[in-house]
Amino acid sequence: MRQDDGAEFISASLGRTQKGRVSLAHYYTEPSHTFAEYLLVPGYSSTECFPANVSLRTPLVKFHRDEEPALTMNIPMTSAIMQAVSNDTMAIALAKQGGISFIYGSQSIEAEAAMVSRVKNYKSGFVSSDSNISPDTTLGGVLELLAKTGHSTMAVTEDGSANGKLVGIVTSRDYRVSRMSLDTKVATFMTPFEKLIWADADETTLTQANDLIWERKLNMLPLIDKNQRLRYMVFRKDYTDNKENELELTDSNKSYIVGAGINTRDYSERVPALLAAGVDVLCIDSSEGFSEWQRLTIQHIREEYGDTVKVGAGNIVDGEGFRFLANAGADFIKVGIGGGSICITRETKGIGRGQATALIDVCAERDKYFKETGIYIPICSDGGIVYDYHMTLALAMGADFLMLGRYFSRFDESPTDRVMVNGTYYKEYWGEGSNRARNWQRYDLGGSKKLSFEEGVDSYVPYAGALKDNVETTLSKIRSTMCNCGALTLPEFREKAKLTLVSSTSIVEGGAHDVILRDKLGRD
Ligand code: RVP
Repeated sequence: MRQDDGAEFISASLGRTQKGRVSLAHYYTEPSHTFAEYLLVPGYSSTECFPANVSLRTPLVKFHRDEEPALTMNIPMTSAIMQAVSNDTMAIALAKQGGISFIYGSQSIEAEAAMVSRVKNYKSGFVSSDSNISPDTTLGGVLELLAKTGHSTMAVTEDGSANGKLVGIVTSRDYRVSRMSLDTKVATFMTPFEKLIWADADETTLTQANDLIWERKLNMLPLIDKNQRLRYMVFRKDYTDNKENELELTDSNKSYIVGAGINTRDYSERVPALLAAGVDVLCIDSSEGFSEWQRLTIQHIREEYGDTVKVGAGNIVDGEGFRFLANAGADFIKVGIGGGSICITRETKGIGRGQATALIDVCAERDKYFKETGIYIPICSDGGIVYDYHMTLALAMGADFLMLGRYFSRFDESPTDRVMVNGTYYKEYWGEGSNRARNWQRYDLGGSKKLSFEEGVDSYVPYAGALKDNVETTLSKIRSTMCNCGALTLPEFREKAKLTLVSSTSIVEGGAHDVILRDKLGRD
């Protein structure tokens, strides 16, 4: 919070206020810290404290102390409102694990609403084809697509589109790269439609599809409509996945919960389109949220829809910013300026605050507000998570949930291309403030409709495989640390957590040190 000592100063050489006193800038007395500068000190754990007993359930939107929140998540993770992170594929994968994606808003209203609609209409286990080829595609083209998506089963449609007339299937068993020319056309080596086992898209349930897969020993079953157009594919490998997602986050119609980003400019058109597509929660996406534009956006939503439409706001980095957005009516508030991995706002504009300090400050204000009003406003810590343990620290510091960009961008489900450099796979990841994204609305202060300078970079991140595997590992680390602190729920964790700042020398002590790692000596 603000420290007022030293804020007033008398000096003839500085500009005077009306009262003859000179006002100087406000100085926070504490330096601002990042997550990497903190550690948790374990507390007593009882025999009940084991990971399987831990619940990571958390509120997404504000609620009164006597009521239940209208929306909760089963895990405290959301994916960032970014072109390189949150599309419909990501949203479905994350909701299956119990979290929520916010579909990026830096695209046309129609395109964003279409993504939301695909999530809401998705039937678990029925996959829309994302690797599409036509009979004229060459073997070279097949290999290129395989490298890009990692998916070896490709539907061959007449026009090469996801929902075109199905004419065959190609899998890695249909070709031998060493014996065939890369110019060979798919038509000559695909398994043609006449030899495929398929099912009717309108009349087949997931159970029936899975039964057929098992009976006929298939790896994939295509589902087509009356005109032989491809609608979905059901994969054998998804069978276990479809049965195992205990934490998946669905609405009363069994559709996955999904969020979407909006901006402070075109909300009067964008919001109704997203609502018509079935969106569950909105978030104003802005690099700096302590602004009249955010208040006006929330005011418009309240006037049009009352409290039924849930909208988060941000980003802010201190208690004052929190109060402003709380009073404006935000359903949740996002914390973080300049800490994102692709973000250069601090270098470019000199604004921001260390993510840990910002979060601690805002969470203290959230708790104060709760005591005063009985209204609890969830806090989202957005950006700057590097290691899994940073998530645990953020939750201990009071975040109700996290927003992650880089983390999710590394997975199969992110919308970007996977590329190979020197034998290693990477995924593309770029900031919303980069020239590539051109998301001027996120940075707009009411001026010209363009990005005047970049606040983000265009980059690569190491490819990390499937979202499910990574999220499961991350969550098991969080649950384990919570047990070390004697906590089985997130509110209990916050209450019991003991945090310590670490010196730079003790950070060195925290990694492997004073040993020579085996691989450095070239031994296994
Ligand atoms: P990270 O998870 O560290 O990659 O950070 C992601 C966050 O960074 C986003 O949720 C957003 O708040 C912020 N961001 C997105 N684009 C940019 C930029 O171009 N500066 N910053």
